[in-house]
Amino acid sequence: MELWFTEKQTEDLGITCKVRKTLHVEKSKFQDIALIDTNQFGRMLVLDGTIQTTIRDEFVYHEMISHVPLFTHPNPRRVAVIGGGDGGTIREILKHKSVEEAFLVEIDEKVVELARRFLPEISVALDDSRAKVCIEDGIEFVKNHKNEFDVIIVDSTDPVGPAVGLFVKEFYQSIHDALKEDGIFVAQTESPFFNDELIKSVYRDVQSVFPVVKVYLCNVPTYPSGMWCFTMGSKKFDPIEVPENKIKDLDCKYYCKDIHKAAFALPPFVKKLVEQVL
Ligand code: AG3
Repeated sequence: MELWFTEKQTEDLGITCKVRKTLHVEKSKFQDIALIDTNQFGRMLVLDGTIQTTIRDEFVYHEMISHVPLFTHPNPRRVAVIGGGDGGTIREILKHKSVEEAFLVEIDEKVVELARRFLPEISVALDDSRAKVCIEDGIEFVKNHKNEFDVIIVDSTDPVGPAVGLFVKEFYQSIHDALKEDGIFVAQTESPFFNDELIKSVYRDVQSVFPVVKVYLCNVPTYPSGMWCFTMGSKKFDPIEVPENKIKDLDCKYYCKDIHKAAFALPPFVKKLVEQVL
């Protein structure tokens, strides 16, 4: 018998993968969690029916959410990830030798536990002595830290359910205050094809808090439309001005110095989203 998994990406569109094996399904305090092994993408983590990461394409998102801000900052030492319980972002952050501490602030301990069990390639670095795993609400964590971090990365789920509060101005203000005077923040901000209103409102809110705001793109086959964006807010450093020789080879599969630059080149329909809010 063939078994197929579908994520309903919009009311009218889905992505469907043939299932090799259902590894684990449970309902945590916060969400429905599933680990599925698929022929096309390997093992995947699914939260509330939405694909978060897969063995085959996770490198794109995790490299891009991490290395763009970490190479924009000249000396990132203290970094925090809000969400990202699978550990992929922490793994990329710890490739930077300057990083002394990387905090993973995940609200759902089950996600961390299951990633350790079923996605060891992604969660590997959670046992590094520089990784600090905090099972805590990211909104509270950020409120309780002032002037402490060089980089904060928001590696959240879609803006529904538990993640809604991670896409609002008050949160960006607390992030601003938790960062040092030259700190940088990046959030995953969904698909320009399907989430244009969200991208506009995040851009407007981040712009009201940070002097430098930039949007950049990457391609993730398992995310809605495949075109994915990130929004960066920075107190001082401009990601476009990073000298090429500062970008070291970290043996990445997607990120490199040409991509660092190219990711900020926006097709007119995306540029329009952020220009109109200026
Ligand atoms: N967080 C962003 C996933 C968004 C995917 N949305 C969807 N499939 N509808 C990824 C977490 C990886 N660390």
